[in-house]
Parts: sequence; structure tokens; C-alpha cells
Amino acid sequence: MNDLDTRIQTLLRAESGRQETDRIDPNAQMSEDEAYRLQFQAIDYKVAQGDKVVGLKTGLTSKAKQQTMGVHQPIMGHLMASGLVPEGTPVACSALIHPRAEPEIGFRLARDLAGEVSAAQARAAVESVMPAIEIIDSRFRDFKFGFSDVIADNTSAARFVFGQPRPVPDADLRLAGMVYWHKGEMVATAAGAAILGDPWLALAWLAKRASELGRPLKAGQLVLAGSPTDAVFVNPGDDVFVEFDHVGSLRVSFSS
Ligand code: OOG
Ligand code: MG
Repeated sequence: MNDLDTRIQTLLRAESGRQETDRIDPNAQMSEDEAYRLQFQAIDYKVAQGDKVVGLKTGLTSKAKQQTMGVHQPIMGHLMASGLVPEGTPVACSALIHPRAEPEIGFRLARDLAGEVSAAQARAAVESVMPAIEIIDSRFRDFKFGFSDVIADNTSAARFVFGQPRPVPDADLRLAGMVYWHKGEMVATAAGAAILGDPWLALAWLAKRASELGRPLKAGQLVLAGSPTDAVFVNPGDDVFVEFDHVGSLRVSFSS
């Protein structure tokens, strides 16, 4: 731990101690490359401690998310084995700082996917699609950050739940409707096109960015395409429910 960049030590301590921390780049002076270097350092440290990378995620791929979070470009993060919660298991809030839950479309890759690919090529590399819920938990105070902060903080990734997988649907996912519920109340509706115009384009974006950053997508990996809508704050006793046309539905509950 002590040989890590001090900014990453701060973030890792915030995460393990469930204590929010100040932004590491409040004046937005850090380059994007430097921010990813910090993210990768934290991921590599976790892997050295016994955790595993099970996939990659995109974030801030929808206008709804970009506007709410004040960051207007997509970002890439890692999905860790320690963050995977099986369907049906409540997500424990006591291990988190100020969790928020958002609906996601998940993919599992049938093969490696690297470099510049089209939406059709991205789709062809996918083995199955799944409804998913991502629980994000920025380590930054009041869930407020800039572009470099959130990249270094592994895109606020904390927990994620995947629902039942199904083969890639023939349907046009741009037109797939989504309804999102929190505590029995409908809180958002969207369509797949909210995600960079097409969820397959989000996967293509990720394939390219991950390759550029030297961590290309691999067969078997899981992917989250990014939330088409705003996340909701969650507390013990809450549940969220998402229904997607052609992708399926998933309920996740929260415990203390
Ligand atoms: C950053 C992570 C964004 C998504 O799906 O857009 C993200 C955040 O909102 O804290 O995962
Ligand atoms: Mg997300």
C-alpha cells in the first residue's frame, strides 16, 4: 500500500473505511492518461491482494447521467469479483458510503473484442445479454467529482448484480424500452438509444478505449454499458426493479 501514489492510498482508505474523501483533482489539472494510470494502479493493487477483474464498464454514456454528474464524456472502469453480488442476495449498505443504484444492460463476451469495431461487430462478439443493476458509490464527498477524479476512483464502481442471461436478441436494442422502479414507485423510463445512441455503440466505444489503454476486452468478461437514466440513492430496506424490453427484468434489495 505505501508504495502506491498517495492519491490512490487516500481513495483505497476511503473505500475500505467507508468514509468519503476530498476530490483529488479539484482544479481539473490532471490529464486523462494520468487519471487512468491511477485507476489501474488501484486495480492492480487489489488484484495483488487477491481480488480479480471480471470485466469492464462504461459510465456516463447517457445524457441523463452526464447532466446529473456534470461530466460530459464516457469513462471506463473495472468490474471486480469482490463487487459481484448474486441475484437474490441483498446488497449490504453498511459496507458502502452513500450508495446509488442504476439500471444497466449487461453483456458477457463470447470472444476478445479489441480496437476499432462497429456496432455490428461488437454485437457479434457477445454471448449473452442480461438485465443488471449497478450500485455506484463515489468515494468523493457528496458524490461530487470531475472527469479525472471519477476515472481515478474506478468510475464510482462498487457492487453490481446481473439477472438471467439470454441469447443476443434480434431486436433493435435502440428501441428497447426500460422502466425503473424504486420502492414500488416508477422513477424513470428510457430506451436503449439513451446509451450513446445504441448499447452496441457503448460496447464498441469500450472495446476501442480499453485497447488504447492497454487492457483490451477478453472472452468471458462481463460488461456494463452505462445507465440510460439517473441513479437513485438507496437505503436499507429499499428495493429497485428494472424491466427492459428484450433483455429481461431484475429486482435488487438492500439490507443494512
Ligand atoms: C460515475 C459512474 C457512471 C454510469 O453508468 O453512467 C456510471 C457516477 O455516476 O458516479 O456507472
Ligand atoms: Mg453505471
